[in-house]
Amino acid sequence: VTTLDAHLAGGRGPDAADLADLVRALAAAGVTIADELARAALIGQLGTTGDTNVQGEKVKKLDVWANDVVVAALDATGRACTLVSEEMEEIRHRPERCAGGRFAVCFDPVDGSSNLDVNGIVGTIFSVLPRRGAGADHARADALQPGTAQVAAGYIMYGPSTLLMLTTGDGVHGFTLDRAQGVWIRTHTNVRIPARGRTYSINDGNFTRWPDGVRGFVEHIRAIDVASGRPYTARYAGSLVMDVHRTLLEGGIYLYPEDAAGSGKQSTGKLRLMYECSPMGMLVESAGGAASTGRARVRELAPTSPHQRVPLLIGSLEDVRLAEEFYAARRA
Ligand code: AHM
Ligand code: MG
Repeated sequence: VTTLDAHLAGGRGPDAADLADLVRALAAAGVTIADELARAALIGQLGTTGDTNVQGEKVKKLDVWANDVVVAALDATGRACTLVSEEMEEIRHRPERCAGGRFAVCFDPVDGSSNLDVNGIVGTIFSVLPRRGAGADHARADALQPGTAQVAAGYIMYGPSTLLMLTTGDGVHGFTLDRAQGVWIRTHTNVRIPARGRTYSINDGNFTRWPDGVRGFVEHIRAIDVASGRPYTARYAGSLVMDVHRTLLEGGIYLYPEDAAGSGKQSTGKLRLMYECSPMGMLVESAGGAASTGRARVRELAPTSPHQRVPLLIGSLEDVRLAEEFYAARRA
């Protein structure tokens, strides 16, 4: 039996111990969040706060509460001096924590929060970047790095069990929370995503707004061709952690494309680069898969703002490459 602590103790490199502190803090926040989710209906923690955030979305009580939990856990380590969160409009830079704080952490405390009020699966997503900043614009230099700079990425999935999936650049490993003992046990070692899957995951309600490449690709994988394993089957939870987790283990593709020009409001896609697409990209690539905008590798994008949205096509290598061919109109 290998615990998360033992796994982290095997980390190499000069920053391994500090990084382990951060991961332990995020895992501890995950235990607290899992407990709260389990009793949210009993203690009045479902529903909205009554506020609307800058992005025009109704703020859920658990979003705000969980953000405070993650921030407090990271602050207590003294290792993260720059924080970016879906729930915080501004980059949060704490100069007094920079002495021992070698990292910037980007996170979404409760992703998939439309599932909260229906007892659906949600998750916490995180991305760890090395600290870069110096000079006047140091907070932005820390926060806005391409996904290739990440030193760790992961998510905590609050499902029938609570599961932490993690990469520190050395494969993807999963740890299931043993609630009775209060420890995380490694249950998934060196996860590899199948080169091709049989499942696609996309919000079909956006059909009229999909770009042509996505329409063509989805039509292709829905068409019957027994020899090439088509049609694919459809699965969509509306919770990125759930949908990516299934894709990671079983293969296939998840898509959240941009709206076609002139057809809608999400011309850059919906999902956020820094704390949704980039960490999921590191995880899936580390398992042998791919993460693309349709036209470029997600992890190579140079971010311009902390809440930037980008299109996301993620999953099995062959499925993502095929979707890119449709995007480039090399296939129709
Ligand atoms: P959120 O951060 O506001 O929860 O939005 C992100 C979520 C993802 O978990 C999920 O994949 C996607 O939004 C679902 O969006 P939609 O409801 O438009 O299909
Ligand atoms: Mg989110």
